[in-house]
Formats: sequence, C-alpha cells, structure tokens
Amino acid sequence: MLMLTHAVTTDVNLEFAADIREGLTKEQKELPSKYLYDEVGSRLFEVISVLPEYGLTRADERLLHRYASDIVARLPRRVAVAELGSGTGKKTRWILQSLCRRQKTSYYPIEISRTALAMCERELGDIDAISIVGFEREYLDGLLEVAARRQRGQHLLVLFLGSTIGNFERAAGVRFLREVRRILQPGDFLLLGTDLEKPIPQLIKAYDDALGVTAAFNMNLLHRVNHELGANFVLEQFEHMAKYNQQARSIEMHIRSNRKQTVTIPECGLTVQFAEGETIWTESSHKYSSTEVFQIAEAAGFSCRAQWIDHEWPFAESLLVAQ
Ligand code: AVJ
Repeated sequence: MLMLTHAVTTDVNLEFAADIREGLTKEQKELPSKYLYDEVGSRLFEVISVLPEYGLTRADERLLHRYASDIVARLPRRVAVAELGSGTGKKTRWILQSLCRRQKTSYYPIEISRTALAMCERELGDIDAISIVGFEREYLDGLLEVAARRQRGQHLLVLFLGSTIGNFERAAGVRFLREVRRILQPGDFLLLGTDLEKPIPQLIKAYDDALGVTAAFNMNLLHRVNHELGANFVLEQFEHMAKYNQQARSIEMHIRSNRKQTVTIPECGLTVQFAEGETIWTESSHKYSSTEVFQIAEAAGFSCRAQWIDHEWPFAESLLVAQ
C-alpha cells in the first residue's frame, strides 16, 4: 500500500514536470490551467467566488437554486447524476435535493482535485436518499466508469457547471462535448453552465480583483512549481495580468515577468529565459452568447431542451438532450 502510494505520487509528479516543461518551452510560454487547483488554489478559488467583482459562481448558484424543480421536472423518471468537476458541491445541492424528493439518487462527482472531492462528499452527504460515489479521475475517464455502472433503463444526467467549458478553446470545447456525447446514450441529459458575454471592463475587474485574490490564485502556479519541482521563481519579479482577447472573446490570465531573468527548474531539467514584459499564459475563460450554446450543442450531438438565464450577471444553464 505504501509502495503503491509512492508510485502514484511519483507518477503524478512526473506528469506535472512533463507538462510544465512542455508549456515553458513554447513560443508563447504557458502553464496548463488545470494545475491551478491544488489545495491552496482550490481554496483561493472558493474566495474568488464570493468576491463582489466575480459574479459567475453566484449567478450559477442562483439559477440552480431558483430553477431546480423546473430542471428536474424535465428529466426522465430513473436518472443517475454524474458531475464533471464537482468543486465543493455547494451549487449542486438544489438539483440533488429536488431529485431525491422523487427517488433514491446516485451521485457520482468526478474530480481531479482530491481536496474538492472531499469537500463535496462532506457538503452533500446529509441529503436524504442520496448515495455518493466520488471518482478522483480526469473527466472522460471518470464518466466512462460511471457509464459502466449504469443499470438497465437508467438514464444519466451529466452536470458540467460553473462555465468550466470556458477554459477550452471554442473548437476544443465542442470536441470535448462530442466525447461526452459518445459515452452517453440517446435520451441522456447534459446540464451545461456557460458564462455569457459582458462589458470588457467588468470582465477585467472580475479577473483582476482589488484584493488581489485572483492574483494570488494565478501566482500560486509559480509557487507550486517552486515547491514541487524545485524551481527558483522569485515571485516578486512576476505579476498577475488579466487581458481580454477580442478575437477569441475570452479573458486571459497571464503571469508577466517584470524584468529580464533566468529561472531554473531542476526536476524538469530546464532553464528558462524571460525577457522583460514576457508572459506565461495560464488560463482562458471564453464567454458565450446564449444562442451560440444551441449551436455548439447541435455540433456535439445534443439538442437544447431548455435554457435559463441570469440577468444580474449574464450566465446561462442549458439543458441538453443526447440525440
Ligand atoms: C472555475 C473555470 C469558471 O474561468 O472564471 C476564476 C476560474 N479563473 N478566476 C473562470 C477562474 C480566474 C473560473 N472557472
């Protein structure tokens, strides 16, 4: 058991090192956004989601709270729930409670963050008639396992909330939904949360808040690389930056080097040069129009049954059915 734990840890570190190496040797340097969510990062995101400037999570929660019974009323009788990236599970409570009032419900959160998975199991474990089985897996691997447990005559409802799809390039987002669709059967459902387009200054504030929480969330990536891969990034010599990409209709986070400098990352066998002003791209959050969601759904083999929109912070929940 000790051996296995050790082997798994080493493996995960090797993969982290390989991804960091690949990202930092590109022309536009990059670090994959999935690495934002270690324990510190997951907790910082929790703080971001209660900042006045960042309305996304609250809009998502408002819609799910307000329309849970509407959403559930449109689902088939026997349905199990899988969630891609459960986070803490807080926003999922309303749907699950509403379903559990009709029937005993199995809930399968799929999360690469062990911290988030543990938080979610704790948060939702008190719901009556629920059975929770968490999967510490990549989304599609986890969904395959959930689909394999499906009982005859049982449908799946997949939750993909919080506008996580926004972190994909647009075309890659459609490809991802198509992969999800391939695992599902006709008549299964996908509830998709998407952040909608809004004025650019509002977006910049949301991703570069006055308290600097988003900055800490972003800079934590360098901190992780220092601690886990032995690198010597001097955090004061880098700064958080948010910028809007007109063409992609996305808000990007970068980490900008405020001087010419060299960083070594022993566990990647890598020395990296930075010019003054050069950036590492760490995340994109694409913003959608509400009708665009119908199109991407169609392109991925779904059709949109219903859509709910929050007008306080433009955000959409779309209920898609697999064709
Ligand atoms: C959790 C992916 C929805 O893209 O808005 C928050 C992550 N990044 N602030 C987003 C995030 C910067 C967030 N998602």
